[in-house]
Amino acid sequence: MDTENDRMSDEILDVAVIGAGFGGICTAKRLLDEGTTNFLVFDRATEVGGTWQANTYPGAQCDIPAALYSFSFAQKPDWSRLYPLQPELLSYLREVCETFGIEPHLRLGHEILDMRWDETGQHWTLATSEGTWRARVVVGAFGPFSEPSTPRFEGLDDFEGTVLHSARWDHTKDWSGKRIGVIGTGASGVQIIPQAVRVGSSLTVFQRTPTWIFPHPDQPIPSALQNLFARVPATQRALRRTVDVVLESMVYGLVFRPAMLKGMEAIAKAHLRRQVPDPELREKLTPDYMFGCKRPTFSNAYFPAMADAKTDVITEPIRRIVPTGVETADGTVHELDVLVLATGFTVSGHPFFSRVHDAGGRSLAESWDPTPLCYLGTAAAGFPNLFQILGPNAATYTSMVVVIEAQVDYIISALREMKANGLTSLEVRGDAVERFVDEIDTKLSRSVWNVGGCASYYIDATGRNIAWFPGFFRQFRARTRRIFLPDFVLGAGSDVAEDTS
Ligand code: N01
Repeated sequence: MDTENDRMSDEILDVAVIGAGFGGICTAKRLLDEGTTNFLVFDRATEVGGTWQANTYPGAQCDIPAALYSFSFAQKPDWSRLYPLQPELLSYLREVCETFGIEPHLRLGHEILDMRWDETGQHWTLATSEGTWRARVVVGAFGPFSEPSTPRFEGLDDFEGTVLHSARWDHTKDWSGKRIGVIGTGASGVQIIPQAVRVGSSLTVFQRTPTWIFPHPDQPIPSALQNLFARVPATQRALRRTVDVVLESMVYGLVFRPAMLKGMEAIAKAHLRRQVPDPELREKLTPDYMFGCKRPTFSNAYFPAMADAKTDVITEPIRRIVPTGVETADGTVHELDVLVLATGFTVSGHPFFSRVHDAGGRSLAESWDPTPLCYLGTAAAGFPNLFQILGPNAATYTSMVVVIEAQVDYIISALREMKANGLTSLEVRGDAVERFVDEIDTKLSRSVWNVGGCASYYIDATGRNIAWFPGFFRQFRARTRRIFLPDFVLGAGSDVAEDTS
């Protein structure tokens, strides 16, 4: 039978976008603005939303204010809270797809299995779970937090109860009235733990490293303010701008001025003192690394949950999982019915990197072994016409959505140059990547992330910080406003190589 996929495989897409979260949706909207319609957005999930369709664990909430954690082109005046919960963010993203006509371009339930650059044809061939496509340009918007990490605990498969990963929550499994264990106290664990203590008969938290936690400023947004935003959109834009400037200036100062971090630590410690009367428990919950080294978070409910009479906080290392629970190094077996893994994501070894191959068959993972050398969090040498969103070292101290918009503008500028100059490919030069990486590595070497005395997913096995761009967002923005062609090898058909210096 002649399926859509067979027909499509004869054509070459202008752009294939991988991922239907914030990054993919933003790319689709901007492509449509440009009049580009020959593109598809693939996602292995069966609905849009990326992070916000995958992370549905009880209590999932954004910890960046909605005014900033939403698209500049789709400001929503009626956010119910300053910091929206997951269902509201997911329905926002669905609405954006509907409003901007993105839905016909979506190919959900299509997992990218393999991707190869065809040098002769100057296109990518994408093998998906539902058929094969070709595309001139690929935008990888699969997100740094899309591959859940499950530590290889001995005996995990033999556990007789229910195992739930924070990023793959199974809502058909009931956890109420059960003896719940939670492994992990990062941003996900901090949100799950108050929910677990509310519904469980008991809660055992396995904490390897405590997290610095601030009071949460979340509030419902009063309807009067929602009405004002709806009637005078400039007020919402002003709020967005203010939040951005305050957030960024504050964080930037902290990251590079460790003395200021003591002030933040004092605020977090006061919050802990107010909420946890027991000094022994307080001691367990106090980090021994600098504030900011790992990702801090906000919560008003976490410390009370940890201090609840139903909760045991275990700092003894986990030895193995046994059929009835978790055995710690001291030989104690903590009996459980439900084991929650709030153990985060595979960031530096994301499996997608193994599925992308250059013209010679070398994978991006091999090319980036032992460390990802990425230009502006977007491009990799040897991989033409492939642009990543939120690739290595793209994070700045603002909302990820703001960074995504900057990177999408950059990609759009690259597409315009290709069109205007008849280019079939753009490939970042190895020396441009090296210059960029040297510059950021030097700056990052004195940041709290590198010298703050903690282990985190920001730092890879070689000791490089692979998460952050060491500058203000406005500096990142200035560099991504428009593609700088001299940093690229221009593909066949180019008549501009001499004009761009
Ligand atoms: O994952 P994490 P996450 N034995 O990697 C522990 C975003 N996010 O899902 O710190 C025992 O931060 C690990 O311990 P340690 C946000 O960007 C945002 O919580 O490595 N414990 C840690 O406690 C965030 O940074 C929001 O010692 C083990 C935890 O598991 C990113 O997603 C909400 C272990 C993992 O923490 C990831 O956050 C949620 C082991 N073998 C997430 N392995 C909001 O916007 C791991 N751990 C609110």
